[in-house]
Amino acid sequence: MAKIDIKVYKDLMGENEKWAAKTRELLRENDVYMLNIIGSPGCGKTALLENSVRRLEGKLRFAVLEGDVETTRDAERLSALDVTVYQLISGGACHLEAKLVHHALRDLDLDNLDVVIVENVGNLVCPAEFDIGEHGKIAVLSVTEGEDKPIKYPLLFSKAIAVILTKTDLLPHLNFDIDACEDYIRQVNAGMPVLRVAAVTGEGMDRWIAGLVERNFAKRI
Ligand SMILES: Nc1nc2c(ncn2[C@@H]2O[C@H](COP(=O)(O)OP(=O)(O)O)[C@@H](O)[C@H]2O)c(=O)[nH]1
Ligand SMILES: [Mg+2]
Repeated sequence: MAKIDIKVYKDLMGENEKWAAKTRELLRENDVYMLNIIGSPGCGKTALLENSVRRLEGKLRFAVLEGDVETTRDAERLSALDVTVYQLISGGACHLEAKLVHHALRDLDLDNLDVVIVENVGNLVCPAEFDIGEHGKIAVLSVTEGEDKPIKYPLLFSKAIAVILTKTDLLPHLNFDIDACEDYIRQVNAGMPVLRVAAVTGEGMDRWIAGLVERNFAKRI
């Protein structure tokens, strides 16, 4: 059969990547470190941030961008603790897009910030697929979700720079094998730092706070 030449037009850099690249540039210009926190609804993302606010006082100037499908409830929880927080409403989407995050960042006083933490829309799958220009994704998995989730939903666990296992205060009441969970995480990503945290008691918070301040979660404390 004769070879037919077909003209192909392809968007080499999709719209989302363009905005993510702009955000990376903006963060670089202002020397601001941005993290993208991703995990299922209810895994304890906002509780982790609530517990972090007081501990970071005087150590780090930071702001939070709260992503949700609807409502300003999480932003209200954090603003009650006196931290700069904006609510990003995805309007039905299961993830935040880079453009929305970029516009919110532009409204922040980046000159006077060290770190921006984005709490993505609660979902273990979609947000991992979307680059928002962050320096790193933090995967959050609670001990009530089952230890096999890292191998069932491997994308997030392969892309993240650290995993936080939350609600460890509940372990005595559960059939959750936390060592097996860490093994599953390392099957997906061998060198992954795993932090065990209970936001309600504060246990394990020090390593998370040190990681934020040093912009490095790999170090074992
Ligand atoms: N026992 C326990 N409950 C927690 C912990 N962190 C969060 N929770 C509870 O889990 C529920 C969901 O927490 P939230 O922070 O709203 O989760 P998000 O949807 O991931 O932001 C709330 O009822 C919290 O009180 C924890 O460390 N231990
Ligand atoms: Mg939340």
